[in-house]
Amino acid sequence: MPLPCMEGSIYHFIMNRNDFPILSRTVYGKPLVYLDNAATTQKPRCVVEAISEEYYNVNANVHRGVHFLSQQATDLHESARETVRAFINARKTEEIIFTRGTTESINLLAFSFGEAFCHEGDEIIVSTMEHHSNIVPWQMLCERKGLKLRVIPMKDDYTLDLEAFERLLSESSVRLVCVTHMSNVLGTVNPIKEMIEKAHAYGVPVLVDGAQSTPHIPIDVQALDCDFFAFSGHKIYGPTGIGVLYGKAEYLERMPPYQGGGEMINKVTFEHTTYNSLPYKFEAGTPDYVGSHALAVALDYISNIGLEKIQAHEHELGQYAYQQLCQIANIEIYGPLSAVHSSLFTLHSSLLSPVLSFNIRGIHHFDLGTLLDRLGIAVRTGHHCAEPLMHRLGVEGTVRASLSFYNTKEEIDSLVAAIRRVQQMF
Ligand code: C6P
Repeated sequence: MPLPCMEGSIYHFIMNRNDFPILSRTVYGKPLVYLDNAATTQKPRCVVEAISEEYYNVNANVHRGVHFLSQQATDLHESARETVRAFINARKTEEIIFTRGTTESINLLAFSFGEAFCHEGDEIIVSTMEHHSNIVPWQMLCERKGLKLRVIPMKDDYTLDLEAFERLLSESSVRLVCVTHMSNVLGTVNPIKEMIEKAHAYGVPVLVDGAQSTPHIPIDVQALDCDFFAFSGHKIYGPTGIGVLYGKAEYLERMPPYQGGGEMINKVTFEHTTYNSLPYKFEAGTPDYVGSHALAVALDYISNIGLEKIQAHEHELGQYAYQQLCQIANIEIYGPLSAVHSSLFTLHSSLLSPVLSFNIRGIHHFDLGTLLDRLGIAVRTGHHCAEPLMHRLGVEGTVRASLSFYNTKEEIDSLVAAIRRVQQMF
């Protein structure tokens, strides 16, 4: 499928780049080239200003006070919940639980879903390309309740083996499928709609880890029909310390709370406690109400630009980056794009990714990352919290360049020139 027309988009995004003051700074006297967006994105001025404005003028604890400030802070917090609901098209605001991030969302689910629905001998399915956040909480549940973890294998083209997935579903007593929408290492976008349909055919619900996809792909949880969806604010231009767990009310209603404390209760006596309604049952203690408001500002910012436009621009950048990296001698790129014949460049858009992982033969990924840093280029190196995937790839780690809509072709040229310079040093 040819790429969508990009006329005029570069100008549009250069205008947006000015919203991110950090992008104009230098490091080691060199202009910063920030290509570590999968780890965390930079924040637009409106998000930073929303945080200081709330602390300067509104700050008060939410849901507790009858006074003006508390009500104003509560209104901002609850309207943020509505913004999140609309952003992912959930049916009801009660289905939006604020957490500290994807990691906490998945830990909450592993505990509460595990308590409500899992029994000894049951199985949980994850995939080879999961982040540790979508492996370890399930392993902990398996240890706690005597469950078994099963793994969808990955094929040599860096996509999941869907036939093996179907066999896993049919063979055993699977309670939940937990799969990432977009790999943080390979950039593979998994066919989650198809996977959800397959799992539902066996009566199995699905958690989608949306940490990497949400900043790049429009999400509609009703159209996907996923049962749970987790993402982090800081990866989508919002602040750190705030994230979301979406869950279908029919499941959330039947799950016990994850933590006890203020706000999650209905009545407390020393003999017995009853719990609050959704979503508060899962939000013990003072929530990050400044973070939720700032997240809503970030989501509005993204929606005003338009995720479709962002996606088209990032596809173009991703394709350009891939083409340029391919010209480098001794490079090995790990991702679905490298598994297809790419000389024609009339690629299906699902293969174009803002995440590019690679190694240069003869240079350790850590050395390459460190020297790129000295040249002003920020990339991530290592196992990217996906050690089982590294084992599957047969490497200890990779260098990862991850793009955002505010990156430019010139920055990709700088990356490529810097890699060539490092090669000359070795
Ligand atoms: N990946 C990366 O550099 P938190 O830390 O809770 O916001 O997100 C965890 C997480 C879960 N799933 C996926 C697919 C992720 O990529 C991440 C975070 C970052 O790749 C930091 S390790």
